[in-house]
Amino acid sequence: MASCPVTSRESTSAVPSYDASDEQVGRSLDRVRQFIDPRLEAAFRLSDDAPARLADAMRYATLAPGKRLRPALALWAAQACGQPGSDATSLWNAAAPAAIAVEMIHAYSLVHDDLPAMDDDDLRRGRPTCHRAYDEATAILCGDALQSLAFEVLAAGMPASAAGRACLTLARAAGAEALVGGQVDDLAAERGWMLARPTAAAEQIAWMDRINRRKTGALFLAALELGGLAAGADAAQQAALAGFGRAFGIAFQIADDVLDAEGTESAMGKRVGKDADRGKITYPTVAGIAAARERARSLAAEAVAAVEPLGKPAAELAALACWIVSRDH
Ligand code: GRG
Repeated sequence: MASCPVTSRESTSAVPSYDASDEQVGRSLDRVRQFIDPRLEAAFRLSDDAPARLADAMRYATLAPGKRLRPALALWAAQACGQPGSDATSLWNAAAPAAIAVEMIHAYSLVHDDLPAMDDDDLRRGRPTCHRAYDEATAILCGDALQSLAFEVLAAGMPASAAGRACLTLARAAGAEALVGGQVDDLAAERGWMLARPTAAAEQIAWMDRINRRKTGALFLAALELGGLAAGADAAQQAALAGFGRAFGIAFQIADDVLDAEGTESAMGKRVGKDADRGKITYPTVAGIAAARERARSLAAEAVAAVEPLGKPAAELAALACWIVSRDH
């Protein structure tokens, strides 16, 4: 069994053994997809008042073959925080509305990010981007409707006692202080909106970390917190998930930037090499590929350590943290 490649230290982990190989993590993510995709489909059964073109675009963008990392985090967080006697199936069912809602927010952000006014991309998840397959107006409205539907699914699907907190968590993660704010700051550097672009390497790294924590990390963190909430996690369990999520988010983005620099379009299912073309500040462009890989691995090890107190039910989370920094797609 391949163990986590991020650390060479002798494991004293309470997450006894986990396999972070492509095959094993691939199988685990397949199980998530098989569970969540039919539920996502069902969430798109809208009445005739939702125009067919809009509903089609929403399905097209969301059900496209993505990795479903955010649903996986929600379901695996719930699984890692189950109360004694609770079985995995009921924990996944409890966390399903959270898993669906975060994937809808993610899909909306990708649709809007691909628009000509933002990244101007033609390829996403191996297919034409939403505005290429439909048109720009439909893609904008598709993103808007996905965002509303995410909150509807969460409010209707979580138990009444947890729905308010769940919507607050997701709203904060998707809003001006997180996803959207991170996106604005990311654009600021290349669009000349900044009063002073950071120049020293340490300042540039702090600037990137702050963007990545909001643009990428906040939604991962929300997925984990919502999964924990669905399972009735206590404060210590939520703290373990948050520690995992903070490190995971930055590790994921650095690994994604390395793949942008080194990956291939066919493996990634999207355009690569964009960051260098635009003179963008990323960890690899500031610190170099080797240092970027090293930082990603050390953050993944930090994520694994954070969920050690949750024991064996957190094995999938630990394996995913290791896998995201060694993947090629
Ligand atoms: C437009 C509000 C708004 C935000 C956009 C998500 C985002 C912010 C931009 C997309 C481009 C990008 C580099 C985002 C960072 C997060 C990221 C790498 C998203 C891709 O996530 P994966 O790899 O995608 O989980 P799949 O397709 O597998 O779900």
